Amino acid sequence: MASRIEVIRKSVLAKNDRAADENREVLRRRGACMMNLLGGAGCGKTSLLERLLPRLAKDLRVGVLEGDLATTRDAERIAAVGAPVVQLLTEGGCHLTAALVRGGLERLPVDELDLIVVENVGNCVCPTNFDLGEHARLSMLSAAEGDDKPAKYAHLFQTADAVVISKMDLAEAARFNVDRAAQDIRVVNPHAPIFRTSFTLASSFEGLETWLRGCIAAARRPPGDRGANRRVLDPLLA
Ligand SMILES: Nc1nc2c(ncn2[C@@H]2O[C@H](COP(=O)(O)OP(=O)(O)O)[C@@H](O)[C@H]2O)c(=O)[nH]1
Ligand SMILES: [Mg+2]
Repeated sequence: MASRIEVIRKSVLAKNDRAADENREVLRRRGACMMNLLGGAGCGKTSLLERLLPRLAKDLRVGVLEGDLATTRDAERIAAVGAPVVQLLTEGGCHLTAALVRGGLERLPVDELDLIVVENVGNCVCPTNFDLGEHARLSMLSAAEGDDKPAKYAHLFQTADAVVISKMDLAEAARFNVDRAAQDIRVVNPHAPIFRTSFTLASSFEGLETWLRGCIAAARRPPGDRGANRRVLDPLLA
């Protein structure tokens, strides 16, 4: 019985991987970069985009796919900052799939975009297993969630190209030890840059913006040369 379940799980993931490869090909042909934004419910994903998108919009065209179980509230927040956005509703599903993202890509003006950000369903576990065809994966944790979470939800951080620790303005009140969290992230992911942000401090988004711009540039380079942006200086450990 157990092996039959394993076979079904593998076949679901294999089907998703094929759809992710198709998404990669769509993005490659159009020269667009896609970033998968993951983190628990309420860690600050949409708030981060509300701060980052206006900065990027100075010279880049960015579209957003908003993943949620229900409601179009996040899509409305993103539309309010002027970015083209499509809401993807999973109707109870705890993660986005590559096929669902493909449907969203077809409704965005991908030919005109430099970057597509996919805000995944708020969940620290399920979305980590599903490749969407993205160029980069950004995993988030907020100071309010507790510094023990990188060890508990290791796969979220292990599979990240970069990590954001948000709500740093709440760190003291929440007794969040950022060094402890960073050390546990380093155990599973020695190289991903770790950015600390707070929506009360505009300059806290600068490092993340630079990293994201590097991802967009890397996505335009030929395949074998795309790892370069992973070697940006780690603002926590430099
Ligand atoms: N204090 C503080 N609150 C934040 C910050 N970022 C987001 N929030 C709040 O956290 C809550 C959830 O934010 P949201 O962006 O909707 O999270 P999402 O569910 O991950 O998209 C909202 O009440 C935000 O106002 C931050 O940097 N500092
Ligand atoms: Mg959100």
